[in-house]
Amino acid sequence: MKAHDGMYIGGAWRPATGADTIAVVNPVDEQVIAHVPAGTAEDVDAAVAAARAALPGWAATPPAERGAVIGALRDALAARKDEIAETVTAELGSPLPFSQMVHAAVPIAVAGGYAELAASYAFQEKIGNSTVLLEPVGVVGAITPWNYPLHQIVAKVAPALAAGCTVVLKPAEDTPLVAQLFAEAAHEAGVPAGVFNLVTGLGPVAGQALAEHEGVDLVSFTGSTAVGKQIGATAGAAVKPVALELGGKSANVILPSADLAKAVNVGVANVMSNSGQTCSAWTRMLVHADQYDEAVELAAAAAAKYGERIGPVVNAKQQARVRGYIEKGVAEGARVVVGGPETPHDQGYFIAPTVFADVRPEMTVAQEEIFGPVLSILKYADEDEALAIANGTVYGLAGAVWAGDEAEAVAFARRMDTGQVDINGGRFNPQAPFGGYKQSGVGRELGPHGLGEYLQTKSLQF
Ligand code: TXE
Repeated sequence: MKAHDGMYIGGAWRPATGADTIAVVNPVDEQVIAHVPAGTAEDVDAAVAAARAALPGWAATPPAERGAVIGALRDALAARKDEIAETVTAELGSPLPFSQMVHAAVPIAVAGGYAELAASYAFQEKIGNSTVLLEPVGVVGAITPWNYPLHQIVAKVAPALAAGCTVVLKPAEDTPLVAQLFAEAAHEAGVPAGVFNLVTGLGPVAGQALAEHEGVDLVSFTGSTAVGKQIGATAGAAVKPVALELGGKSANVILPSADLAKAVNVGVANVMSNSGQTCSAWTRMLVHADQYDEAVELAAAAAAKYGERIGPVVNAKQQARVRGYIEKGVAEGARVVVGGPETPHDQGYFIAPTVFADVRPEMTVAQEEIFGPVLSILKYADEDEALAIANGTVYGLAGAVWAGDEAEAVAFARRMDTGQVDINGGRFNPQAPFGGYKQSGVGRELGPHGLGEYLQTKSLQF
């Protein structure tokens, strides 16, 4: 596949300072499809310098004009939607229809939303005798993962640009090609030189250099909780704001009054989608004891249908990690109803869709993020126990509640310690705030709340 051999810095592709490269591998057939440069601390320095130089001009650009540039970026992405889908399929391994419907379409919609929001957002408000100014926080260091590779880039870059910030992006090493496409689109759209910069590279090298850089005013990170804690500690020591979108272990709570078959089928689809590599996935299904056996049967039938339809996980390390969790589930006494640790194909990083029954809340598979197509079904005796199980992990990113009537589901959702709850299935809303309670993160992405993360507040008293 086509790849740039440099970094996009200050409005142009510049040669990388180091000679090292990163091989991009197709997870379906394990073939190397491209190489990109492995950025160094020097590349990060150059990108941060370009972003700092561009900051005063971009911050002073009227919000409606910034919105128009983001609109042009949306159009440039839309013009490349097929190339985006094919690229994500090649480097992440997701089936092409899913890449088209989700990996390409969602970020285009999110960029379109921020084009409008930049123009309409209230960057100034009156409180009594004060005028409150909401000003850009400055240079943003964005560090993104591979699971929704373009969405996670757009969910940071679009609101940062709308706010008047400039950005240096360090995308995941597994999926750098779609990040390069994004840089091409930004260039084509007329994003001014230095307002958006791209440095590809390894997490502990380029990522860490960006997270620790003095010239960066805010780090926005999506990835593992372990790295997130490290980035949070670095930011804390430097007294800088940070936005962290980390792991999850979300509960899908099916109350006895719910439409059981629908709740189970949608719940299974939610976990299997993107091969289970979704931080908000409902990986724990909570079912009343009286309906448990029926739910397990329904889930097994639904999951078995996914066998040939889901793609692999992203790389060999993730495949080994997910298999390790499945083996641990078996060792701790959970019952495999479908799937298991054996890999379904000789080639590619595939994992069989797996459903565990007889899972107890304290088991590893019910506590830790697996990030693969693995569902755990747990039993509860009453609502209080369901709530204790739902809230009984270190995470709090998302979840779902199903009930015969909406009010009953909402009453339960209010008691959940989590940042987002889908009521009777819900519908994705790209404007709704997304982010975690507890160790799932700090801050919110998407919509006006996402834009607010990139602003700081100044009040003028009259
Ligand atoms: O994440 P990393 P990995 C979870 C999921 C997965 C696990 C490991 O459970 O199984 O994390 O995935 C950059 N300083 N999620 O190893 O390492 C890295 O280059 C600065 C959930 O891929 O956190 C990449 O760009 N940056 C999650 C990004 O961090 C560093 C999405 C994420 O990689 C760095 C991904 C460092 N020291 C994984 N080390 C979600 N919330 O959706 C790495 N990076």
